[in-house]
Amino acid sequence: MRQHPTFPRPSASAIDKARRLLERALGPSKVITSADGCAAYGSDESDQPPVSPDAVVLASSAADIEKAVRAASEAEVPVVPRAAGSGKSGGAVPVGGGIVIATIGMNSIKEISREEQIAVVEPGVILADLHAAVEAEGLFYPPDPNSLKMCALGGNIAENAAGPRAFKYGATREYVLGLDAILIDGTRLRTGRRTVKGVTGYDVTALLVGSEGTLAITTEATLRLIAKPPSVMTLLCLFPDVRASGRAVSALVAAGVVPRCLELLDRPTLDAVRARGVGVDERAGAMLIIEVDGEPADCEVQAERVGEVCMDAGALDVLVAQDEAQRERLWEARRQLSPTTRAMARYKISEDVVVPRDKIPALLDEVAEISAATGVRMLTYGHAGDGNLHVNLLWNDPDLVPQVETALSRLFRAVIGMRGTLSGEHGIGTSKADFLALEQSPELIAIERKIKAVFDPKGLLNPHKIFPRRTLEAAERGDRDGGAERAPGFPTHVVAPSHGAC
Ligand code: 2HG
Ligand code: ZN
Repeated sequence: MRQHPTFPRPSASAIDKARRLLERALGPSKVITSADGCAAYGSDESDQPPVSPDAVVLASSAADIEKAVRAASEAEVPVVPRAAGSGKSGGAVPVGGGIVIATIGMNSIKEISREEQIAVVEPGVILADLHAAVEAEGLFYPPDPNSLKMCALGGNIAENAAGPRAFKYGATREYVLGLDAILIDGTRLRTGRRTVKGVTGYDVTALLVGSEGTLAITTEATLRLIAKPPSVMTLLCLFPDVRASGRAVSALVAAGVVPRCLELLDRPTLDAVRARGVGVDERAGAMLIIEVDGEPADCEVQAERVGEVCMDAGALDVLVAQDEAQRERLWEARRQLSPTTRAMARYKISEDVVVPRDKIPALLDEVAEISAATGVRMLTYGHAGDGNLHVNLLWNDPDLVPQVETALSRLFRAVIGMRGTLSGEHGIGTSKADFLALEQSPELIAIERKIKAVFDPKGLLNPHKIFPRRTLEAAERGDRDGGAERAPGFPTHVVAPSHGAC
C-alpha cells in the first residue's frame, strides 16, 4: 500500500454535536452513526485507503441535504458528498472524517423532453438507466464512463466524467445546462439555464462540473440531449505492436476521421483479456476498438476510411462486428478491463493522463522505459482518440512502493513535459493532489484556493481534495506528511489540526 498523507479529523465534541443536530433535523432513520454502518461509506474505487466517516446521511431530497449541511456547518465538521462511490481518485473518501451525504437515494428522472431535448435528473440516477430512458425516446446522452452500469449522475457531474464516446461528443460538462446545488451553509443555488443557448453572467455551471464536490452539492441537473445516431459500426483493428497502433491513432486524427470511440489496448492488456478466455488473434500485440456512427451509408464510408488508414499504419487485420450482440460482447470486454486488471495484482493504480495525440507513441515508449527501469509492471489502455490513456501500475510486493512512487512521478513528469495533463476524466481527488504543482503555477493554484474559499469559507466541503497536502518533493519521495505547511494550496482554513482526534 502506498503511503498516503494523514489528515486532521474533527474533535470528539464536534462529532457529538454534529450527530445530535443531524438526528434532530432529519430523524434517526436517515442518519447512520454505527461503526459498521459508517464503514460502508468509507471508500471508492481509487487506491485511497478507506476512512470511516463519523456519520452518514441518507438523503432523499434537497431539503435533507440542506438540513445536513446546516448541521455540519454549525458543528464545524467536514461534509463529503457521495453518489455511487465509483470514483477513481478518492473524491468520495471522507479522509478528514465528518459526515458523508449519500445522494444515491435521490434517483428520479424528473423529465425527458423530446421537444426541448433535455432531461432533468437527480444526482442518484444510475447512468445506464438514463441512457435507456432517453434512448427509448429516440434521444441520446453521450457521456459513457465504463462504470456506466453502476456510476451515478451526481458523481459524473462532480468529476466531469467522460468515457469512450467523449472523443466525438465531449465529456459531461458539454451536456450540463444547469444545476440546482446547495452550498455548505445551506444556501440553494440555481445555475445555468434550460435553453440550449445562453451566456448570462459567469458560467458557474461549468465551474461546478468537475469541481469534485468541493464547491457545492448537486441536487438536480438539467442535461442537454441530442438525437440518437441512427446507426453504429464497431471495428476491431489488430496491430503487431503498440507503436503501430499509436501511429494509426495519429494518422486517423490527422486524416480528420472522427469516430465516436477510438480505444487502444496494449499487449499486456490484450494478454489480460486473453487470460479471461476471450479469443484474440495471437499475432496481435495491440488493438484499437473504433466505433463510427451516423446515417448507415455514412457509417460505411467512415468505416472504410478507418480501415484504410489503419492498414496503411501497419494493421494486421481490421474486423467489423457483425451484429448488436457482437458489439455488446466487445464493449463488455472493454468495460471489464478495469476490474480485470484490478484482479491481476494485489495493488493497482490506474492513472488517466492525457497527452497531445501525436505524443501517444512517445508516451507508450516512456511507459515501457519506466516499467523496465523501476521493475513495476505497467499496462496501458484507454481513450487514445483524445489522448487519454489509463496507465495501470500493478504490484504485489509492498516493498516495491518506493519504485511505484518513482514510476508515478516519472510518468507525471513525462506527461507534463509533453504538454499533457494529469487527469482526463478521473479527477485529482486525493490521488494526484500532491502533484498539482507539476501542472499548475502557484498563482493559478492560489486563485483556485480563493474560489474554494468564496464557496466554502471554512473549508468544510470535501476538504483535502484537489489541493496539495504535501510539497511536490515530499510526494515524489513518498514522504507521508512531508512539507505539508509549505505545499501550494495547503488548506490552512480547513478544520484546524488542533481539533485532531487521530
Ligand atoms: C475505463 O476507461 C475507466 O475503463 C477505468 O476509466 C480505468 O480502472 C481503470 O483502469
Ligand atoms: Zn476511462
